[in-house]
Amino acid sequence: TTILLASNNAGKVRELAHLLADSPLQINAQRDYGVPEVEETGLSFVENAILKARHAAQHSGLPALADDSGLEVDALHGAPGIYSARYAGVGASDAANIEQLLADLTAVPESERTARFQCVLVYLRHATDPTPLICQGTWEGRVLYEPCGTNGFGYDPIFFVPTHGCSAAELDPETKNQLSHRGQALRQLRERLAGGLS
Ligand code: ITT
Repeated sequence: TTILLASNNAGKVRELAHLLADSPLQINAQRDYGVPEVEETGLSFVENAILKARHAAQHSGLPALADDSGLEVDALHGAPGIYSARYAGVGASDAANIEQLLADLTAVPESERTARFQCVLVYLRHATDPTPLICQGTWEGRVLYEPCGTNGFGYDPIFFVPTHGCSAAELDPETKNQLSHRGQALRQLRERLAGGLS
């Protein structure tokens, strides 16, 4: 099956492509289909992932997979959450978002810097699919005081992974995929698709 990956985030696309490399799904990038940006007006990861998948399926005529994800920080009552990509403003760079988050947490002690990545994947067989496949993953950690490591993307350099004693950006890509919110959600999706739901 050829599907469209409904994301313009190079980091996500790289991880999802790697997680699907040995699957029968052939993934195409939405930029090759001229899919315009869709406004993420939802109030939840699930709503935004559905919006993106539906939009991509509509424009391409292909089944579509969308990822909506973000970092929830307990000391900020769950922010940036669904606004993670634009925490420092629309179009902000990863570096600017990190800087903003570190500034907001300067006075917060280590024990109160708990956070988690959330990922919701939505797979639509076609634009009006009434039963979308929805899979979710969560990855627990803590926000560091300064960036560490150069792998990954987004908030990885300031996300401390307690089980491995380093930041997510210090993990090699395979290890990150084994542990991450996205890896968990995608493995779930693969099982459900293999179970005949496609
Ligand atoms: P698309 O909508 O085109 O997929 P986006 O970057 O706008 O790209 P989101 O709205 O889902 O996607 O925002 C997710 C943000 O959460 C992303 O930009 C990162 O800053 C952060 N994020 C998600 N997963 C992450 C990960 O594995 N590591 C680090 N940061 C992550």
